[in-house]
Amino acid sequence: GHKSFTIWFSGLSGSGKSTLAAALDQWFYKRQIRSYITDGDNTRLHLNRDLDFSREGRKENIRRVAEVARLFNDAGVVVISSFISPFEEDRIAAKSIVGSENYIEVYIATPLETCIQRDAKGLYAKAQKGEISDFTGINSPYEVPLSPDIIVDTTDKSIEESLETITNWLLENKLH
Ligand code: GGZ
Repeated sequence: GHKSFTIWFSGLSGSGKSTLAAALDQWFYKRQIRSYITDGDNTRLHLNRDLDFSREGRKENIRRVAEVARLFNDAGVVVISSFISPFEEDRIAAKSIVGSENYIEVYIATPLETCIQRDAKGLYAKAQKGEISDFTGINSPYEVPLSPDIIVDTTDKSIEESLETITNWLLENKLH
């Protein structure tokens, strides 16, 4: 058996968080482990609709989604939390809310140049033209995680390869 836990992805926009979160969700499903993804798409539109991308907005965003992760874990569901979460201070707060023994930090370390080259949503181009303020990596900082459990750079890797880095860690450390 296993205890529920939260897999906390941190990384730039376009680093591959959502893609890997979806792949990991499928992986859990195949193993009959209940999991749920929380990300900007399903929280910033509703629960956190009052929050912006200022320093304070992001801090409160991360605090609330960490509380949500704690509730899901209490209910027996593995949480895959996929937020840029650019500030070390906020990630430390999230770890303390979720409980350090239940918190697994995955740094999606895909460099900014790769994310800008991908620019799947055209957001970097807009930010570079000054059309988006406080955009992470352009005019808002991303603090590299100081003590992640897992590091994945998706630049020259397949989804399967990146996923395996995470699942191998889980099989060795959490799911035995
Ligand atoms: C960063 C922004 C911004 C700004 C809108 N800065 O790639 P996306 O589009 O789909 O995902 C990004 C998402 C980031 O929200 P988070 O809740 O993960 O951020 S944080 O953890 O820092 O609170 C991006 C979009 O929202 N987006 N404006 N200014 N990302």
